[in-house]
Amino acid sequence: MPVLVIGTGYGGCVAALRLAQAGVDVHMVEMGMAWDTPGSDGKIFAGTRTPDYRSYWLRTRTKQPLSNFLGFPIDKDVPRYTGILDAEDFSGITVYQGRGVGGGSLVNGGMAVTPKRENFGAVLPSVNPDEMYGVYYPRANAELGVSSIDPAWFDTTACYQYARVGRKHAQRSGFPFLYVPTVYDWDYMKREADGTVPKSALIGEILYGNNHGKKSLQQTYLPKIRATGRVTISSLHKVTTVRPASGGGYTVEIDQLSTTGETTATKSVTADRVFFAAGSVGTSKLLVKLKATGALPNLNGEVGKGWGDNGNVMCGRANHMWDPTGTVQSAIPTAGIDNWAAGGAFAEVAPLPTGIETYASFYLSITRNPNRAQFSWNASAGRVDLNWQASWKQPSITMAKTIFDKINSTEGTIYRTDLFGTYKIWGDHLTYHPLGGAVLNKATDNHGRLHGHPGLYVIDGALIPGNTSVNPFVSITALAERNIEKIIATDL
Ligand code: FAE
Repeated sequence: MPVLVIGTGYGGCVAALRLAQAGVDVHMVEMGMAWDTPGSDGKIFAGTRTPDYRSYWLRTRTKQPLSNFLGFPIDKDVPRYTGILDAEDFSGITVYQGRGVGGGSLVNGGMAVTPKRENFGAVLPSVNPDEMYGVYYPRANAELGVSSIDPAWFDTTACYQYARVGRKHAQRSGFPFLYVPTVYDWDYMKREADGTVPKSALIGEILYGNNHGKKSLQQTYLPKIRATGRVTISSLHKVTTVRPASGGGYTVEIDQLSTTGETTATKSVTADRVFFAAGSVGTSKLLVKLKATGALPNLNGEVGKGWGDNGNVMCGRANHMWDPTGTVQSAIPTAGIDNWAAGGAFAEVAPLPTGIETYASFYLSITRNPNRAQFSWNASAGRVDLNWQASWKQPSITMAKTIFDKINSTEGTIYRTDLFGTYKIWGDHLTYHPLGGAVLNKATDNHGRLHGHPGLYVIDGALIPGNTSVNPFVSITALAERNIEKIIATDL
């Protein structure tokens, strides 16, 4: 087979589509499910407020990012199943990732943000910004179906009352407030609000999949991939090993999984070229293991390094009774507070779609956290560890406080302490935005070719050194578009 792609997220879909369009046959291997068949309730995806067997990757209890409400733990038991959201625990951090054909696009918030050009040098220092802002960011935005909310509708709809409260508080403290583009179909959301279509964002769907409205990769790249007729996709198949084949190319070992996570078959295929698109964590774990165990001995010492959390940190604020945030909150955030230049923080005004009035404002901040962790092979345990430490979130908290301490003092309000535990202000135990581990121009050349083993490529978030200054998937897509164009032109 000419090309095998490991993973079906943004990087994997870009690689498969462009290779297939160039006439190359591709096999995509995805450990998660296809997410194309409704469950007994008639829906493909479970609701955010009603997690069930579909919601978590091989867990027997939910691990909700907001673990508590009004101080009470809200996690519950679920059957062990190859569900859509993986809450992967490392020593100092839980890394949330999407599992299934479409990768993170299945579970993410759909915020589709291009970094400000003045910040790009810190995001990808070895990449020419002219080509990114001239060609590849526009290409990625077009393919992903990115668009912005109609400001007049934002100003009047009940479902963004929470974001208007966020705007008022940001502006009264002198912070720039921006609309954030998304991949949600805004016309669909308007019809949800009118009550003429089945609701998705307006009943809080997001974390475990959107049954309507959101343009995930299932609605964008994947139909185009299928239309080429050159791509096969194997779901519930997990790559475990890649090593040079005797006759050239690479032998790839794959476990076929049951929906309870057992290996039901082990397969071995040979491919001329292999693209690692298993996500920052998935790609890093594979490469670190394969280097340490001797399967890919020539990978360089940069493999596993440069991992960051995009500075994610969450918090909530308690508003006054005259500032209700609304009982109906669109699950798709579409506004942010920009204090990046002055304070190192960009805060999304996020929903708390509980269905009841909470008088709370909730935020996910992306901060310029400088800490970078490394993956390493733990031979005795037979697994890859990450040396992130819980205390490394402190710079993120300090940066987020440049926004929220000021807003609290202007408004005379306080932080919520009941969302992440009992008397805990900061959601500093997790990230939604893993980045790095096989950094561009370090573990690979400047287009993602892995050093030491010709024909192996990295084409996902592992290439980006830990921070994008905004939500990452547009940058991951644009970089993949740039790299695959070069690879097709010169390597194939
Ligand atoms: P990813 O999309 O993670 O795809 C990797 C795929 O590889 C997955 O489907 C894996 O199941 C699969 N895989 C892994 N290991 C193997 C293996 N050994 N064999 C076979 N398959 C494997 O990678 N980003 C934004 O820009 N805006 C947002 O609003 C946003 N919200 C988010 C909310 C949540 C809850 C989460 C979890 C993430 C969010 N993100 C958001 C992050 C975004 O989804 C993420 O950066 C991208 O999905 C990463 O894209 P990759 O192509 O690197």
